[in-house]
Amino acid sequence: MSAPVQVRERIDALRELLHHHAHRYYVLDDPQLPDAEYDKLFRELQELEAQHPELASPDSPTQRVGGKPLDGFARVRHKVPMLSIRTETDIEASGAHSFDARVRRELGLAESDPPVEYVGELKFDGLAMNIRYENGVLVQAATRGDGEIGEEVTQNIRTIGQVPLRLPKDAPPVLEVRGEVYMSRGDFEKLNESQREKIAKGAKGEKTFVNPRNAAAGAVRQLDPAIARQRPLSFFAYGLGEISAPEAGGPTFETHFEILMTLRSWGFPVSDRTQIATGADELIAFHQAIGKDRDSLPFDIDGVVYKVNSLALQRQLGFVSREPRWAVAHKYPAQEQLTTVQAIDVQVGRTGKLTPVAKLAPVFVGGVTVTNATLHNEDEARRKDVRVGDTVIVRRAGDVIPEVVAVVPEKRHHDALQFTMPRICPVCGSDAVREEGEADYRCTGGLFCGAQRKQAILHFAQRRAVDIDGLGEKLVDQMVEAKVISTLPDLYRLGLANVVALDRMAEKSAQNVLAALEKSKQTTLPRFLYGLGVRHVGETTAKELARHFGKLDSIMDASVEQLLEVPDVGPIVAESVHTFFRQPHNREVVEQLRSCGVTWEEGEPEARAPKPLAGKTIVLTGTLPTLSRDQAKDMLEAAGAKVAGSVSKKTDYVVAGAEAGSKLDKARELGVTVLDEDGLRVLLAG
Ligand code: I6G
Repeated sequence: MSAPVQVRERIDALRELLHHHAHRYYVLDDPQLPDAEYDKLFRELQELEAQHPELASPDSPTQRVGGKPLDGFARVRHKVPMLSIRTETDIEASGAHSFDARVRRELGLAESDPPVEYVGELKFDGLAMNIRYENGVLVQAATRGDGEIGEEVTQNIRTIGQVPLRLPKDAPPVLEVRGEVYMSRGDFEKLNESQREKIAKGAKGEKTFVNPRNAAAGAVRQLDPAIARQRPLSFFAYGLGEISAPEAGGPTFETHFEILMTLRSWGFPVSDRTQIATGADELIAFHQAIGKDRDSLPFDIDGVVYKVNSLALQRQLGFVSREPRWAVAHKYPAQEQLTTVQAIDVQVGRTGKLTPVAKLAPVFVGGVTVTNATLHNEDEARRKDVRVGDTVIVRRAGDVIPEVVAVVPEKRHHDALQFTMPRICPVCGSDAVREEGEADYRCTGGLFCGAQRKQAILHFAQRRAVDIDGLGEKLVDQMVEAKVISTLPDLYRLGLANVVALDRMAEKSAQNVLAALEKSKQTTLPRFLYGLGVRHVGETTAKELARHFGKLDSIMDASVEQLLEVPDVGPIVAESVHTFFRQPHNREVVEQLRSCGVTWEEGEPEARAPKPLAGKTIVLTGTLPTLSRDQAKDMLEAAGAKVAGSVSKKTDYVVAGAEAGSKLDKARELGVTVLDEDGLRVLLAG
């Protein structure tokens, strides 16, 4: 029984609507319909087609989802051979000049003749495809193959949202569109991320892809369209194969540009970077402009293509050994190259992070000679399984640091050893540890390690630590570079002569630095502890530790269990403090600092120490005559008080100095006791 007219009409209307919105979404990147609405219409069409199989049609939007897995690909003889394009080996601007000179010579043009008009296009790093339409319906898609015979991959090409399944009424009865199937960088990253997740969950036979081209090639040649559908592909059109002759209803074109614009009007994506360029100079400008933007494009390109625009001139130029004489690909420096791994070094950063780095046989890639490529961390190095002696693919795109994309397994020596991260810092010999939940190994010899020297000194000198006024990054850089200091205690061994000898250092400034160093010797235990830069020990933890143990030696000798008794200290912090003070080098530095005169008052362990201000909330405002805000805060907290930022009914005292503002007004308004610095000292004395 044939379907009622209303059903036919509804199916037609739905197909029309879905085609229109898919074009807006995939090709124009300008959707007009919310996804949920599109899905609703799509499901309605699927249901109607399921109820009326006699109305099935290969150009229905529902047919993008593909069919059954294939046993293999059928061979397709191209009606018009798929040529390859000649590549200009010169990656410099002169490549465009030599192409233009060749074209002019072959056309017999004199120097005085006007410049030739070209079209500049992008050369996508993807796979050439021929897509055939008969009577406006997609009937076949085939790879280039050897140019004569390709493989039929229609099911997989149907899954590409940007490829129209049907064409508008003005399209010719027979049309073959040629272009490049590719995977965008964003889709490639997402695909690899999901592949990694599958591998992590133990999925068998899954792998990550080396680059977008490789992923696109895998998807196009995927026998199971359901899998192909999960590998999002894109398409750009750049030319024609067979097309109906004008007498059989085909169009007449005079230029290549006209062809591209017509393809666009029929619903095919044509790159909006395509442009007309007149003469060699404009080709060079095009090559340079695209080259500049290459890394920010959402897809990989390996060059640009120049084509003579006039089809009459193209015919005149003809072909030589299956390459059109009217077109050339002008490449950019390759972003991937093969090379070998000569060693795997482990570098230590200024914060103590260990990074494995592959030392490579020098290779020219992405426009520079590369000899190092980061392997990021232990997991990455394992995942890629890079070994000394391996042949690897190295990638360098733009200013991004070069990386090893993959190993070529066939070229591995049978005795190549798996890489393991060292458990000892290669710079200073301290333990290197990887904390739970972290990707990186870190050196625990922060105070001693040569790689962390500058960072350690700067951290120690900062205002919130021992506060060495005027000892900033530039000065520390200079002192370390000039080898005036190498470890922290060296700071306190500096004499005027050492400091004055530094670049642009007047005697007065040198004296100021020495005075600041002298002043910093008198500090507090929490500041000193914080200044040591123990990982995970911030100011608050340092205060807690100092309060709990009272003495530095007790902290240095504490077991993990004892450390865990400190409020707010969890296993990660306890382990970190314990490991830090287990490093003989770190202890040595602490001893040297003490013997250089760095001191602080030590107290009793918390249980016995009196806390005269426990439970009191105090607000500081204005400038006190002798104590800085930080000093006053430290003293109050050590006495058990909570130092708050604003005044409320719960505030017990407000300590006010010069130029106290609204907080003092508020205290008066609420009747809160106001103290000056002397009053504060009385309070602290209990
Ligand atoms: O391989 C190709 C990539 C890009 C091409 C090509 C192209 O135009 C943008 N154009 C032609 C004519 C051919 N191959 C043969």
